[in-house]
Amino acid sequence: MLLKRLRAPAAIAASLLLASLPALASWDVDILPPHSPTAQDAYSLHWGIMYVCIVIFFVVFGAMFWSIFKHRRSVGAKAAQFHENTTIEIIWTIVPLVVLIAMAWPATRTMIEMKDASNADMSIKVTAYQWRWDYDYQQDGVHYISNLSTPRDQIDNYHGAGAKKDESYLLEVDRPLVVPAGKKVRLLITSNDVIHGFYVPQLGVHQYGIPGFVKDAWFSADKPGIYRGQCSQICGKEHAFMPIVVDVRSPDDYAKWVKEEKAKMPPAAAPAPVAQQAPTQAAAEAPAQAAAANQAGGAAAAQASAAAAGTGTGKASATDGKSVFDGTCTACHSTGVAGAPKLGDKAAWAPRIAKGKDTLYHDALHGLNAMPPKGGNAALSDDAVKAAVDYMVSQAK
Ligand code: HEC
Ligand SMILES: [Cu+2]
Repeated sequence: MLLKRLRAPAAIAASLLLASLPALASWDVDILPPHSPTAQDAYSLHWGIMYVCIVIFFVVFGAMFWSIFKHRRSVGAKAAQFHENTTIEIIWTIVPLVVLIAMAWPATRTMIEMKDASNADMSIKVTAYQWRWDYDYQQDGVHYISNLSTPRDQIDNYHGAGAKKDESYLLEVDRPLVVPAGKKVRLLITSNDVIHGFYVPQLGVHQYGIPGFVKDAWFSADKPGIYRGQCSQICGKEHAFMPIVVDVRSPDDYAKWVKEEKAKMPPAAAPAPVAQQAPTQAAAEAPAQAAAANQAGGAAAAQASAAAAGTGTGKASATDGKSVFDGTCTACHSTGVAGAPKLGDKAAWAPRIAKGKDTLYHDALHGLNAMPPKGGNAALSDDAVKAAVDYMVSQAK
């Protein structure tokens, strides 16, 4: 009876489904295509285990619905009365056990493979900061900071539609991590402040950056391309604004890139053409200086702070102050985050400058309300921070 009544709607539903099959075929419901051996393993595991789950789903629910239907009251079914059945209990213990082991085996193998960063072709130290990434190439000597490059007017969107968003909105940076294809790249991941997560799904890399620890991870990208990821730990208010972009190039192009970057690396690199640009772009253009100023312990940092401390002339100090600003202070002071006085905003700076330089130095070093001590970058020397204050003051006159 009921079945007969259901027949017409079922036929309509089936024909609708068939009609939409071509449309369904164009649906790409999948995780991102993998581009490294470990990502490939994770991808295969994802689908392999998914199929196992689907089969179990149909077996379990099929048996359940079939029993309910077969033993319904209207055909006079009577419940069987029995307790314990050793055979069936053994079966339903052994079968899931075998299924679980069959899934755990390849999963564990993949995890072990992901952890084995030995025999790498190159190493890059990755330091997370609130809210940017610092890349230090251990062998090739290149070192810089990677910042979000999405223009602020696409993000701040309080009134009206706001600026049109780029295709890679919030997944774009001024300086991507450049690596050669086909090489085993070891990442030494740590953090300068809170726990961050270095996560690039298509390369099969996911490792927390933990202050005080250096963790390793690796990948070997199969072909040139741009692979995007994000910080995967809720690491503060700009957590969503510290994407990771990996630019995989052919080994030749990579060697060319290293040569170019190395030429730019010395801290003496002339900042002259950068000076006329807006601060956010300047941050992109002056990575070497920013990196030098931002990184404790590096030879470049020693040079930068030595320069800041040792030179009494306003000019030299303004130059170094600018790199410190571009490396750290720009995050808030170029856009006015949390009420930070904007670089070059005379009206905002006038009352502060009136307090006297010593007060400004003190506040920059020790913090003031939403302004964190040293702009949140404890790696900066006192002199570097003071130089940045001098620079900010000089821009507000
Ligand atoms: C996380 C955001 C942030 C960063 C990064 C940051 N600042 Fe600030 N800064 C602020 C805010 C917010 C204020 C306003 C504080 C107030 O007046 O309550 C401020 C104020 C200041 C002032 C004025 C202090 C005063 O006494 O009026 C100086 C000087 C300053 N910052 C220097 C720096 C320097 C130098 C850096 C980089 C080393 C830096 N800031 C990085 C947020 C930041
Ligand atoms: Cu983070």
